[in-house]
Amino acid sequence: MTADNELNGGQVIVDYLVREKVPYVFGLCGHGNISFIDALYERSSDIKTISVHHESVAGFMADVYYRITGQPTATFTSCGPGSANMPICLANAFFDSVPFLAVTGNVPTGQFNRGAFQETYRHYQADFPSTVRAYCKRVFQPTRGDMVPLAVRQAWKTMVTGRPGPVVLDVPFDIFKEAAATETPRPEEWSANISCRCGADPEGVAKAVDMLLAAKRPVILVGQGVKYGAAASDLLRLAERLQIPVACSASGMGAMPSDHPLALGLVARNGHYQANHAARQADVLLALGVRFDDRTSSSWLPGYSFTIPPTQLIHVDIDPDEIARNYPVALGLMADVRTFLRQVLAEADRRSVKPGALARKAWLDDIAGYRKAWDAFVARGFQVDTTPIHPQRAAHEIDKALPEDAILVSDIGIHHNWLLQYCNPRRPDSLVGSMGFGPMGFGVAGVLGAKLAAPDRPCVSVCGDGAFFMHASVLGTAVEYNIPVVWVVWNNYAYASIRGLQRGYLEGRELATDFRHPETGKPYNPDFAAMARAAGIEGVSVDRAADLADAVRAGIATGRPYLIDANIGADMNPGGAGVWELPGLGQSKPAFGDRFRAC
Ligand SMILES: Cc1ncc(C[n+]2csc(CCOP(=O)(O)OP(=O)(O)O)c2C)c(N)n1
Ligand SMILES: [Mg+2]
Repeated sequence: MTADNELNGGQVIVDYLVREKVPYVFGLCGHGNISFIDALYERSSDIKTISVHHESVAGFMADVYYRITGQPTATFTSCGPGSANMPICLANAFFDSVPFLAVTGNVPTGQFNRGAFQETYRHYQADFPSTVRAYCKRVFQPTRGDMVPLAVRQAWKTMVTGRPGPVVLDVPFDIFKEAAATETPRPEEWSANISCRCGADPEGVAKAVDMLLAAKRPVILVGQGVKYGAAASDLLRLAERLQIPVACSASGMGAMPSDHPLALGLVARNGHYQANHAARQADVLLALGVRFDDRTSSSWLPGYSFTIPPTQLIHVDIDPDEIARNYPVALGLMADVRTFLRQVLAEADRRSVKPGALARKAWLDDIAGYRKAWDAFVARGFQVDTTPIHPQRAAHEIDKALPEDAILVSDIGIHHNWLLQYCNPRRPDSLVGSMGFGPMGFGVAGVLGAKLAAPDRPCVSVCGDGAFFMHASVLGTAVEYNIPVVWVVWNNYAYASIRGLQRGYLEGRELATDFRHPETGKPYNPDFAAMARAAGIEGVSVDRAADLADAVRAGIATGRPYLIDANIGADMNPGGAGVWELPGLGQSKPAFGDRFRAC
């Protein structure tokens, strides 16, 4: 127990969160964290507690809240199984470089090593940290009350500096109640005034500008470092100034408005032809905050997404571990991308570079030709009027219905690939998805965090039927906290992305990838619209493409949680200009265009 003027461990953590201006904590109770919840109770007017029905939902909400606001929040979970539901959302945040503080309860210090209820004890005492070590930036485990102030401030600083990521603060039961400090650490001393906006080495900047000015076929490739580094407007200035077309990885979509003449779209196995074909022919590729994963890079097979070398790669990233991970670099620069972009713009000023002086016309004309060819190739899919709805048409209708300020949070699956191809995000946060860990449920739950982050903007989740069924508890959370989001359940009666792989790589040997009724053999799913209604949410079913956009508009207009069960075809994959290899099973073929071979 604490002396009168002393704060206990739980109070210090909550007070610190309040000082860091955290508006929400998301979590689920258990005996291991009731004292933390008690500390939240005392501060309910300063910080709002959202209680969810599955711990991963809390993590996905915290994750997307950050992606929209740039403000990290926190989660709370109990000891044992409660926190054992966290690795999936911690990993998701970690591999997409998104910070949140996970406060996990543990057994009392006096019971360490005794195998008390819910202790992880077979290899080491109170060993929850081992279970998440690979999935977060750092774990802190204070074992005395007076260790809490140091742990909480260090945890926060670790989380937000350098390459951001989630951090776990694992707190034994008694430490929440033990005397900790008379005062909480002050963010202005420990985290708020630290800048990691480091610039690149000035010689490297000059060399980058030399290379870009000399290039005949330059391309800029942007990833999520540009989005979450708030570098979008500097990117636009540089692209326009040097007349360089901009392609993006899936995580970078929206960093450049899709309707900008210099925007090429997506480079990926399922990327747009003009983006892949320009990127793989580039003589100089400036990669900003992007990590060249297999889906972006067509499994690193040369000539589909990239041809490095001979393309000369300039790779800029805050994390030097990502530079030269997968491709050799002509120039690798460790820097914050926004600072780097400003350095390049200043260098262009210094050299008085005029856009008109750059001989880019031939290159930009070539690219216009690629774009035209791609547009003609995909044109038919916008018209198809079948039931079930053609997926290309579905993505297009959803995109059409969204106002410019809408936030679309996608789940993981074939629907995400269709959305990446046929949505036209105009802001850096218009289309949110998970590209690192890719856990089903990210979009089903994350949309709730988006709406809390941006209450005045329409927030829509497009999610697979598989993922929605897995995380249907979100319906209750939306009702309990009146969070007016729209779910479009992309109902194709299957784990369709995986069934597509069985069809593409395994000669159609299908097992365990679709949902069927045992008696009729017909496709089976629960009636998701009726499920929503049972939870107290309006739910509608849509079979025709022509009705989908109206349904999305109507859902947004209700200003209440809303679910659309959309019957969408599963028998096709979005064709792209790249490929994907599943080692041992083979490679897919590009749906459009050929492999580029550098002379
Ligand atoms: C939690 C989790 N389990 C399994 C997977 C593997 N997986 C990736 S996509 C997918 C199918 C998803 O099905 P659905 O939600 O219906 O989306 P669809 O592909 O049909 O659009 C699966 C099982 C995963 N990414 N996450
Ligand atoms: Mg599905």
